Amino acid sequence: MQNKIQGVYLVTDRPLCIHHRIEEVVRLSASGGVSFVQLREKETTSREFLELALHLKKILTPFHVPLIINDRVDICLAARADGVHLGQTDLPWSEARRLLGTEAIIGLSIETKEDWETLQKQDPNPALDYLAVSPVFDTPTKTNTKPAMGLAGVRWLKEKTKLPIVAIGGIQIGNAKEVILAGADCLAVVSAICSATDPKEVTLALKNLF
Ligand code: TZP
Ligand code: MG
Repeated sequence: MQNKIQGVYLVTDRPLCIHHRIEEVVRLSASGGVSFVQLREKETTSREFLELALHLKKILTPFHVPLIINDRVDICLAARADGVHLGQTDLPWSEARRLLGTEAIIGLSIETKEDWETLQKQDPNPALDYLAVSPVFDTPTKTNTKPAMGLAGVRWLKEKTKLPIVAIGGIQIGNAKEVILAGADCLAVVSAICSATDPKEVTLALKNLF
Protein backbone atom coordinates (compact mmCIF):
# COMPACT_ATOMS: atom_id res chain seq x y z
CA MET A 1 0.00 0.00 0.00
CA GLN A 2 1.61 3.22 -1.18
CA ASN A 3 -0.52 5.79 0.66
CA LYS A 4 -1.22 5.56 4.32
CA ILE A 5 -4.99 5.77 4.84
CA GLN A 6 -5.20 8.73 7.16
CA GLY A 7 -6.49 12.28 7.22
CA VAL A 8 -9.17 14.05 5.25
CA TYR A 9 -10.96 12.28 2.41
CA LEU A 10 -13.04 14.48 0.11
CA VAL A 11 -15.97 12.82 -1.65
CA THR A 12 -17.32 15.01 -4.46
CA ASP A 13 -20.91 15.95 -5.20
CA ARG A 14 -21.33 18.46 -8.02
CA PRO A 15 -24.78 19.77 -6.98
CA LEU A 16 -23.32 20.57 -3.54
CA CYS A 17 -20.44 22.58 -5.03
CA ILE A 18 -22.31 25.85 -4.54
CA HIS A 19 -19.55 28.45 -4.17
CA HIS A 20 -16.92 26.97 -6.50
CA ARG A 21 -16.86 24.55 -9.41
CA ILE A 22 -15.90 20.97 -8.60
CA GLU A 23 -12.38 21.36 -10.03
CA GLU A 24 -11.80 24.42 -7.86
CA VAL A 25 -13.12 22.64 -4.75
CA VAL A 26 -10.71 19.78 -5.49
CA ARG A 27 -7.77 22.12 -6.13
CA LEU A 28 -8.42 24.14 -2.97
CA SER A 29 -8.88 21.02 -0.86
CA ALA A 30 -5.64 19.57 -2.24
CA SER A 31 -3.81 22.78 -1.35
CA GLY A 32 -5.27 22.43 2.16
CA GLY A 33 -3.74 18.97 2.50
CA VAL A 34 -6.54 16.55 1.64
CA SER A 35 -5.32 12.91 1.66
CA PHE A 36 -7.74 11.39 -0.90
CA VAL A 37 -10.35 12.59 -3.34
CA GLN A 38 -13.20 10.34 -4.44
CA LEU A 39 -15.11 11.25 -7.58
CA ARG A 40 -18.74 10.31 -6.92
CA GLU A 41 -21.11 10.81 -9.83
CA LYS A 42 -24.54 9.25 -9.57
CA GLU A 43 -26.35 10.89 -12.50
CA THR A 44 -23.77 11.36 -15.21
CA THR A 45 -23.05 9.41 -18.38
CA SER A 46 -20.04 7.12 -18.51
CA ARG A 47 -18.40 9.44 -21.03
CA GLU A 48 -18.74 12.51 -18.83
CA PHE A 49 -17.69 10.53 -15.75
CA LEU A 50 -14.48 9.54 -17.52
CA GLU A 51 -13.77 13.09 -18.71
CA LEU A 52 -14.23 14.44 -15.20
CA ALA A 53 -12.01 11.72 -13.77
CA LEU A 54 -9.23 12.54 -16.26
CA HIS A 55 -9.58 16.24 -15.46
CA LEU A 56 -9.40 15.71 -11.68
CA LYS A 57 -6.48 13.30 -12.08
CA LYS A 58 -4.53 16.10 -13.84
CA ILE A 59 -5.34 18.52 -11.02
CA LEU A 60 -4.38 16.07 -8.25
CA THR A 61 -1.19 14.56 -9.73
CA PRO A 62 1.08 17.53 -8.79
CA PHE A 63 -0.23 17.30 -5.21
CA HIS A 64 0.37 13.52 -5.10
CA VAL A 65 -3.22 13.09 -3.92
CA PRO A 66 -4.76 9.78 -5.05
CA LEU A 67 -8.00 9.88 -7.04
CA ILE A 68 -10.54 7.23 -6.07
CA ILE A 69 -13.56 6.45 -8.25
CA ASN A 70 -16.91 5.69 -6.67
CA ASP A 71 -18.54 2.40 -7.77
CA ARG A 72 -17.02 2.10 -11.24
CA VAL A 73 -14.02 -0.16 -11.85
CA ASP A 74 -14.22 0.52 -15.61
CA ILE A 75 -13.90 4.28 -15.11
CA CYS A 76 -11.01 3.70 -12.70
CA LEU A 77 -9.16 1.65 -15.31
CA ALA A 78 -9.91 4.03 -18.18
CA ALA A 79 -8.85 7.13 -16.22
CA ARG A 80 -5.84 5.39 -14.67
CA ALA A 81 -7.18 6.50 -11.33
CA ASP A 82 -5.66 5.23 -8.10
CA GLY A 83 -8.52 3.13 -6.84
CA VAL A 84 -12.21 2.49 -6.32
CA HIS A 85 -14.65 2.78 -3.50
CA LEU A 86 -17.22 -0.02 -3.53
CA GLY A 87 -20.62 -0.29 -1.91
CA GLN A 88 -22.36 -3.50 -0.96
CA THR A 89 -24.14 -3.82 -4.33
CA ASP A 90 -21.21 -2.86 -6.56
CA LEU A 91 -18.77 -5.35 -8.11
CA PRO A 92 -17.40 -7.70 -5.44
CA TRP A 93 -14.14 -6.35 -4.01
CA SER A 94 -12.29 -9.54 -5.00
CA GLU A 95 -13.25 -8.99 -8.67
CA ALA A 96 -12.20 -5.35 -8.42
CA ARG A 97 -8.84 -6.46 -7.00
CA ARG A 98 -8.38 -8.98 -9.80
CA LEU A 99 -9.15 -6.34 -12.44
CA LEU A 100 -7.20 -3.45 -10.91
CA GLY A 101 -4.17 -5.27 -9.53
CA THR A 102 -2.34 -5.16 -6.25
CA GLU A 103 -1.39 -1.47 -6.33
CA ALA A 104 -4.91 -0.08 -6.55
CA ILE A 105 -6.55 1.40 -3.47
CA ILE A 106 -9.81 -0.46 -2.84
CA GLY A 107 -12.25 0.49 -0.10
CA LEU A 108 -15.53 -1.13 0.89
CA SER A 109 -18.54 0.37 2.68
CA ILE A 110 -19.73 -1.42 5.80
CA GLU A 111 -23.30 -0.38 6.50
CA THR A 112 -24.34 -3.02 9.01
CA LYS A 113 -22.76 -5.53 11.37
CA GLU A 114 -23.95 -8.23 8.96
CA ASP A 115 -21.86 -6.65 6.17
CA TRP A 116 -18.80 -7.14 8.35
CA GLU A 117 -19.72 -10.71 9.25
CA THR A 118 -20.24 -11.58 5.58
CA LEU A 119 -16.85 -10.12 4.72
CA GLN A 120 -15.23 -12.14 7.50
CA LYS A 121 -16.78 -15.33 6.17
CA GLN A 122 -15.60 -14.53 2.63
CA ASP A 123 -12.06 -13.82 3.69
CA PRO A 124 -10.71 -13.17 7.19
CA ASN A 125 -7.84 -11.25 5.61
CA PRO A 126 -9.42 -9.40 2.67
CA ALA A 127 -7.24 -7.62 0.10
CA LEU A 128 -8.80 -4.27 0.91
CA ASP A 129 -7.13 -0.99 1.83
CA TYR A 130 -9.85 0.35 4.09
CA LEU A 131 -13.37 -0.19 5.40
CA ALA A 132 -15.83 2.69 5.51
CA VAL A 133 -18.35 3.00 8.33
CA SER A 134 -21.34 4.32 6.42
CA PRO A 135 -23.11 6.38 7.57
CA VAL A 136 -21.73 7.41 10.96
CA PHE A 137 -24.41 10.10 11.36
CA ASP A 138 -27.61 10.78 9.46
CA THR A 139 -27.04 13.21 6.64
CA PRO A 140 -29.22 15.04 4.12
CA THR A 141 -26.49 14.41 1.51
CA LYS A 142 -27.46 10.73 1.22
CA THR A 143 -30.82 9.55 2.46
CA ASN A 144 -31.10 6.03 1.01
CA THR A 145 -28.82 4.70 3.75
CA LYS A 146 -29.11 2.03 6.41
CA PRO A 147 -29.55 3.39 9.98
CA ALA A 148 -26.56 5.45 11.11
CA MET A 149 -23.92 3.34 12.89
CA GLY A 150 -22.92 6.17 15.21
CA LEU A 151 -19.70 6.59 17.13
CA ALA A 152 -20.43 3.19 18.68
CA GLY A 153 -20.32 1.71 15.17
CA VAL A 154 -16.90 3.25 14.54
CA ARG A 155 -15.60 1.91 17.87
CA TRP A 156 -17.11 -1.52 17.14
CA LEU A 157 -15.50 -1.89 13.71
CA LYS A 158 -12.17 -0.53 14.95
CA GLU A 159 -12.06 -3.36 17.50
CA LYS A 160 -12.92 -5.95 14.87
CA THR A 161 -10.45 -5.10 12.13
CA LYS A 162 -6.85 -4.14 11.55
CA LEU A 163 -7.83 -2.37 8.31
CA PRO A 164 -7.93 1.43 8.41
CA ILE A 165 -11.36 2.89 9.11
CA VAL A 166 -12.84 5.65 6.97
CA ALA A 167 -15.83 7.33 8.60
CA ILE A 168 -18.50 8.95 6.42
CA GLY A 169 -21.84 10.63 6.94
CA GLY A 170 -22.70 13.89 8.67
CA ILE A 171 -19.13 14.75 9.60
CA GLN A 172 -18.44 18.46 10.13
CA ILE A 173 -15.82 20.47 12.00
CA GLY A 174 -17.98 20.40 15.14
CA ASN A 175 -18.19 16.59 15.49
CA ALA A 176 -15.04 15.48 13.68
CA LYS A 177 -12.82 15.15 16.75
CA GLU A 178 -15.12 12.65 18.44
CA VAL A 179 -15.18 10.56 15.26
CA ILE A 180 -11.37 10.42 15.30
CA LEU A 181 -11.41 9.56 19.01
CA ALA A 182 -13.86 6.73 18.27
CA GLY A 183 -11.21 5.21 16.00
CA ALA A 184 -11.55 6.72 12.51
CA ASP A 185 -8.27 6.89 10.60
CA CYS A 186 -9.82 9.01 7.91
CA LEU A 187 -12.73 11.46 7.82
CA ALA A 188 -14.70 11.35 4.57
CA VAL A 189 -16.79 14.43 3.96
CA VAL A 190 -18.99 15.69 1.17
CA SER A 191 -20.90 18.85 2.12
CA ALA A 192 -18.41 20.12 4.73
CA ILE A 193 -15.90 20.75 1.92
CA CYS A 194 -17.97 20.84 -1.30
CA SER A 195 -20.34 23.50 0.07
CA ALA A 196 -17.73 25.49 2.00
CA THR A 197 -17.02 29.08 1.04
CA ASP A 198 -13.37 28.22 1.71
CA PRO A 199 -12.72 24.52 0.99
CA LYS A 200 -9.01 24.96 1.72
CA GLU A 201 -9.64 26.35 5.20
CA VAL A 202 -12.11 23.57 6.08
CA THR A 203 -9.70 20.90 4.81
CA LEU A 204 -6.89 22.39 6.89
CA ALA A 205 -9.08 22.63 9.99
CA LEU A 206 -10.17 18.96 9.67
CA LYS A 207 -6.59 17.84 8.99
CA ASN A 208 -5.33 19.66 12.07
CA LEU A 209 -7.64 17.55 14.26
CA PHE A 210 -5.46 14.48 13.63
N1 TZP B 1 -22.10 7.61 1.93
C1 TZP B 1 -22.58 7.48 3.15
S1 TZP B 1 -23.08 8.93 3.83
C2 TZP B 1 -22.63 9.77 2.44
C3 TZP B 1 -22.12 8.91 1.51
C4 TZP B 1 -21.64 9.26 0.17
C5 TZP B 1 -22.79 11.24 2.28
C6 TZP B 1 -22.00 12.02 3.26
O1 TZP B 1 -22.18 13.38 3.01
P1 TZP B 1 -21.91 14.50 4.10
O2 TZP B 1 -22.35 15.77 3.41
O3 TZP B 1 -20.45 14.50 4.39
O4 TZP B 1 -22.76 14.18 5.30
MG1 MG C 1 -21.46 2.68 -4.35
